[in-house]
Amino acid sequence: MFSDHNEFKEMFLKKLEMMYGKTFPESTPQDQFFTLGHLIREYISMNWIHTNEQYRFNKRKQVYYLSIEFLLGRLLRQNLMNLGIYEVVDKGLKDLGIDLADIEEIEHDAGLGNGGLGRLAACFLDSLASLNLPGHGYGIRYKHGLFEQKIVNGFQMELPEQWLRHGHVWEVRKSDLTVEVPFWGKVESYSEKGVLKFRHVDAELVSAVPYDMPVVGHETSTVNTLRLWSAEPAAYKAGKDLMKYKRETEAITEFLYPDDTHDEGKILRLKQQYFLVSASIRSIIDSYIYRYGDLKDLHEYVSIHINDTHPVLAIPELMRVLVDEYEFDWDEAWKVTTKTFAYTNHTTLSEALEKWPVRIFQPLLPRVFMIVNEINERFCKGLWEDYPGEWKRIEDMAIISHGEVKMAHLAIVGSFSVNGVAKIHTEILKQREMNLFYQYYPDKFNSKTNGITHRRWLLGSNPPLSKLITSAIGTDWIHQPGKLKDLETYRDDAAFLKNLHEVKQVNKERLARRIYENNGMKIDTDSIFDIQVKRLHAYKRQLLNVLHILHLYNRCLEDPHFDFHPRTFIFGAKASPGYFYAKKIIKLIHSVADLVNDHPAIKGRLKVVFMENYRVSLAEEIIPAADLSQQISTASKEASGTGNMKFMMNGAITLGTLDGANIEILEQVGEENIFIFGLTAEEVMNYQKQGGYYAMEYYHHDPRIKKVLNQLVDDTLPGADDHFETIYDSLLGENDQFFVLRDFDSYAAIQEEAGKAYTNREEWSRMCLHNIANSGYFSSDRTIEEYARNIWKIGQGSLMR
Ligand code: B1H
Repeated sequence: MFSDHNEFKEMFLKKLEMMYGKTFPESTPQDQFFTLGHLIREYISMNWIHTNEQYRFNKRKQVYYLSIEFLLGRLLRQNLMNLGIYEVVDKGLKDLGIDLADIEEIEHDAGLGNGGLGRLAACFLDSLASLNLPGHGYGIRYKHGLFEQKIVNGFQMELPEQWLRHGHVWEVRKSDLTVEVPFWGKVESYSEKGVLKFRHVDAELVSAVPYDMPVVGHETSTVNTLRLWSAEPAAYKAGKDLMKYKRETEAITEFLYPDDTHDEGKILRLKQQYFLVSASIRSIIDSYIYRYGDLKDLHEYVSIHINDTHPVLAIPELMRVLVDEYEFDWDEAWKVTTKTFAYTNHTTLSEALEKWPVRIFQPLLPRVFMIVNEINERFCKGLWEDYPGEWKRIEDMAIISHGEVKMAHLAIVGSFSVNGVAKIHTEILKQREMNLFYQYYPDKFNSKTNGITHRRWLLGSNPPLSKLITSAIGTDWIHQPGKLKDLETYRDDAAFLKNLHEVKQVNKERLARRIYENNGMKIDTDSIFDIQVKRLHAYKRQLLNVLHILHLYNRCLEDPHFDFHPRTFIFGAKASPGYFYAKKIIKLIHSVADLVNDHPAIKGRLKVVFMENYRVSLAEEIIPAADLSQQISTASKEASGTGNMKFMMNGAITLGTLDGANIEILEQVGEENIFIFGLTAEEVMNYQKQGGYYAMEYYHHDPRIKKVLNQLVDDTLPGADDHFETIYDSLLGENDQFFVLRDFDSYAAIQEEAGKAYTNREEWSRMCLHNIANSGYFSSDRTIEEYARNIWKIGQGSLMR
């Protein structure tokens, strides 16, 4: 399309005039962003067409990744870099007096996810395309992504997110591929050639309109597809309230549910789920039939991956299509279905496990319910044969029991593969949460430790560090992140370690400028940037962090000689709007900030910053600037975590518990290069078996704890009123479910150790180096290669299987 920056410039100017009917001097940055976006999309389209043709004619096995969330963030930089035209475009725009970085800021994050689960899906898409694997996403085009967070007087307020206000430049509406999704109505039986058959009648139809986005691989011609469905009214049926029908239809894809690791249980959510899977299965089958004509070998050429249980209805939906529409008998259909689906579990928290009451499920999806029922009956019959007389076991494993459909059970029974997202998480699934299923299907279970795309989270978001790495070990690491290990040869190179420190300073200064812009606070960039950014949740224990800050404040006041390296504690976290407790913690962080930040006795050595509206694009600025990465969940609760990997890759040292992927970070870097504290998962689970530990004892015996807890409810904290009584109560009245007080002492000790370690600059930089050098394992390329080889059985460039 364009081979140098002059050609680019020419095309850019022409495109701008054609799109907006304006000359360049009249154009706004917004016009320029959209012009560039359209130009790049056109640039992509040849390869997109070519990839699709190749898939169609070469009969390569295809993978479809079904997810209710894709947390993509911005795409301009990623696309430019993956296409290898970032520099050309940058130079061309510079000639026109435009700073590409300013144009990038115009793009709204595509925030179609809550946190780790949705971001994982986005990283996977990038790795699939970059590894030339035929893997595509199916999701929902929410009109409003995750809410925008505003902090008013220390309280979180939520505003509707508006990413589509000016249109989304990367998408293509494909209204000719619209499909219809049926809800409500009833099931009718009839007989065809002597066979009893069923059909869903009197249903209310909703149109699912696909919007396709190209997923560009890094320096390859592969362009896969992310298809997001939008709900629109289908044909109008006489006798209905038209406005009501329109409203109800459009409501399906209006909002992303703002719950992370929490199941909402609302009927609209079930509608979203079926809407996604029904449209996606239809689309997958249509394209399959086009290629092969008949469905009996579907599983040989297609794997469908379900990202947690949210898309699990794809299993009965495929059964429905095979049995009702393609004349499969049940057993044949079941064989094909269970060889097609693979399932990833992302959490063992019981509040996140989806269960749908039959009374909601059955009327909304009458035919799908019949099929789930049939799956359940056959499954239970099999159990009865294998475990005769073991009523309790069968009841515990049933897909439908006590009037509820257990979505995880359906997922396990209907898939050929079940995986956890980190080693410890998979072990907990196997030995505890899903032990009965593990006993029954030991071969289905496997572990796939999560990963992150190093292209976005290092190459894209941390140019100074990327340049330094490349200057030391060349560019191989970009295609083979395992090569980052070569950095180890610099472990004793004082000049390199100094450069590493300087790169970190550059990133800290950039973040300090952003904090000044957003919060009006001046930050000491020689202080330790100690960062905890993630969703707000009791199990993630932002509370432990903030109580410890309060304790440091107390120490400063008690002991004027208390000496420590200055610290900036940075938080970013959204609380689910209905999560009362989490919102109190946000308020508490702000109150502690107000107490500490300008206190004369602190002398500026402690600062607490809460960065509003944490999201992908903000993470890209925060993470490169971190010295310490706080990953302090109660052991056994965080399935994996992926923020932990991003920090490590950017040279922050993890301060964390033996939970999720922290354990594997420890394995990679060795115990000298990480700060580990707290109870182990084993210890936590043993306490839980005995009904917990005795929190009150810790309050009475540890004066530091007593003091900070009392400060929650006396008049120490500015603006406290009685806001923090709930928190006080959760620790003492409700016996501290998340072991905050139990881990306090060991947390305070490791924090002190980390603070001291920082003062040895060269040794600290060496720790950073080890972290970066060993982070290649956490590239999602490694994760996706494992999925491809062990689950989907697809190979690079391999034809067919
Ligand atoms: C994770 C969720 C999740 N686990 C329900 N489960 C949701 C569950 O809207 N809902 O109903 C939304 C999200 N998210 C996270 O997945 C884990 O907590 C992380 O530890 C893990 O790293 C991440 C990716 O595997």
